[in-house]
Amino acid sequence: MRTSARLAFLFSWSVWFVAVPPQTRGAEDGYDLWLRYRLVADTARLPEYRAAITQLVVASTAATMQAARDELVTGLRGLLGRDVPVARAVSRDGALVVGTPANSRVVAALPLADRLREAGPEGFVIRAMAIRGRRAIVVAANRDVGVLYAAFHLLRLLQTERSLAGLDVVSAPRLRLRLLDHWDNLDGTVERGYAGASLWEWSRLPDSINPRYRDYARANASVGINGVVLTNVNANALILTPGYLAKVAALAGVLRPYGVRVYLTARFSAPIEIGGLPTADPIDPGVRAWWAAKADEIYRAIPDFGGFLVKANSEGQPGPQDYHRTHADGANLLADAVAPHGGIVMWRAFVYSSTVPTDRVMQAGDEFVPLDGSFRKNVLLQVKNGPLDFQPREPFHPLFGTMPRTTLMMEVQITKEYLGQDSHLAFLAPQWEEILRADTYARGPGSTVGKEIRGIAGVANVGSDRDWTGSDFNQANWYAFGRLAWDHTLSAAVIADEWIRMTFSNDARVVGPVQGMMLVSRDAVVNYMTPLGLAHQMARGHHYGPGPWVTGGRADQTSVYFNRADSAGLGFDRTATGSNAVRQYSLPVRNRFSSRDSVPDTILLWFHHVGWRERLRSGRTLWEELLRHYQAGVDTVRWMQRTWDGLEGLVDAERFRRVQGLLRIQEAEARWWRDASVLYWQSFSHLPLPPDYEAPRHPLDWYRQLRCPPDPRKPRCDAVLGAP
Ligand code: GCW
Repeated sequence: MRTSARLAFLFSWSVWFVAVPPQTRGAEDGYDLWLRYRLVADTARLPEYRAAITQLVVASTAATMQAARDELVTGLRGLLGRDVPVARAVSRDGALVVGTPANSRVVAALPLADRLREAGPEGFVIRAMAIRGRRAIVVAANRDVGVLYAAFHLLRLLQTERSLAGLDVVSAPRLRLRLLDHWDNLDGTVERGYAGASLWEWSRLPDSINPRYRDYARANASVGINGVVLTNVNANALILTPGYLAKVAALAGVLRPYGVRVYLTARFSAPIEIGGLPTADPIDPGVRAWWAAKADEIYRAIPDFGGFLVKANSEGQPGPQDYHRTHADGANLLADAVAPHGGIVMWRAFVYSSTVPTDRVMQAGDEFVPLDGSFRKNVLLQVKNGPLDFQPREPFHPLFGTMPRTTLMMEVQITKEYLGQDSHLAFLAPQWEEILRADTYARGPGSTVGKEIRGIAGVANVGSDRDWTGSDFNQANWYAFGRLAWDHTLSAAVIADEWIRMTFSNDARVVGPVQGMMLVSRDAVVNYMTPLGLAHQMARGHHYGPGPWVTGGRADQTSVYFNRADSAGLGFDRTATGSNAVRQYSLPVRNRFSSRDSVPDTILLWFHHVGWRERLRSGRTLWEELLRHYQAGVDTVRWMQRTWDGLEGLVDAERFRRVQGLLRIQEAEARWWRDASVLYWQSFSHLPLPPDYEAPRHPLDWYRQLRCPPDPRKPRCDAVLGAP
């Protein structure tokens, strides 16, 4: 570049910077998620990227290739600050060649066979190579969807300001099924949703297609999510009627180019409710014929329909046991109906009966282990990460180690039903990492949960809110879920680092502190809500604030059932002297959890009833340890507040203030949790609080009468609690 041209160039950019500071470039309302594509801020990287990518060579116009091309065009325009022309052939240095051997002659001619084999059906290859003497970057895959994933990967490299020199990436998903489960009802409400209404506008479909559907698909594809269950597991049979299937087909049409397949929940009693049959008995020939015909009808409307997700004989849902049949009979009925079309059935293991007097956390194990080996090949048993219900911390579900002849998938909750919902900052990747890495010993040492499963489903936290997830930081959980579903060996730290760079900034003064906040946040919640292995101490029904005193109604939905507080101590004895839930784990896990000497403190009270004055490994008594943990939870939130306050001016003012406000709520509510819990335990332990302990502001009865409404737009509980 001649000097004058260079000056003109610099001038034009500096004017742009001065005229449009980051804060004013559109509202920071969170809509763009991590796909922000703002101009690369690093002044060394930007010219490197501009030289490395000067043209985009795409041969195919198939829908998924078009999606990849559109994303690259938009992304590169934003990141490089200029348009990258699309070409049909490599004509200069800096070509970005995008395609599969089938749709691109350039790609087919390259020596990529080994790498493509490694990439498999959904994976991809990204390589810096020379093509006819010109420098190029090749983005290749075996199928179009792999190219799309690669496009997002390449954009992520730019968004996170990585070097493109010597690029040689081969990436393939470790799990075949990577699904979001929406608990969305047909009336537009979302069960356990804290981000507005359902995204699906059933009354407007199929004629009106909200542009958000496409952005939703982009977000999913960007992290490799390849399926969505559109409807709540507490299912409505109407979704299987022709009118609704036409709407589902319209949605499937938007999601398809992004590699996202549609699945539906099947209500087991649908043959009665919408089929007019007298029974839904799984061995009744009429019922079997009805489901087979229904599957045919669905596949006519949606040829790549994924299959069914079923909650049966659980929390009042109908199921095969209504006819004295087993869960396998029920699952196989539906599996046979979709099998001719290549569909699958995800049968949930979340069952517990109101009449069975055994420990609730054992019921799924007792129910399903005897059925091991009796499910059809296209059935996956969908098991929650822990044996209870998405608590801030649970041990891994024993079914992961004890059903060797059944295909398993794991269900986690991205929506934070039990972790502060829309308002508390809790980054969940550390929780999922902990479970995915837990060793089940199912096939000897190293049989981690991640290796034992074939798929993963996350209960979505997405809704109609402008920011999709109800808060800026909740977006990170959607992102992290997808990344771990793709590769469960990724660390929470790496995922947080990526997300921060893509969402907030690559500035080290931002990345480090925010990553620190995210990585401690889930443990902070555990500490102020349910430390040392306590579980299900949330208020009844809405599960928002503390309610360790909750009793009455179904015993196994109450807090006192789970905490077992008495004058002697605290915790649920699940060893041989108690419910013996430990027997459901393989050896040596069983022994590890049974013994007070080896059970991790983090799940101590899950498995043991411990005396208030008994000493833990730390040398402190249970009482002292409890107090420390509750206080640590509050202190961590305060540290998060200070850390965030230090970022003023480094992140845009809008998001800075929003996060600051939510952290204020979290601090008040962490104190609420601590004080309510400690006072309640004290009514059993009768032990004093140390003189230097931050004393609760109110007596126990005051906390007991607080009500935090279930409405997601709840008048904040902190209004009741008062300012700090
Ligand atoms: O977590 C509990 C929720 C219910 C949910 C159920 C389930 C969809 O409180 O709202 O119902 O689990 O997973 O089936």
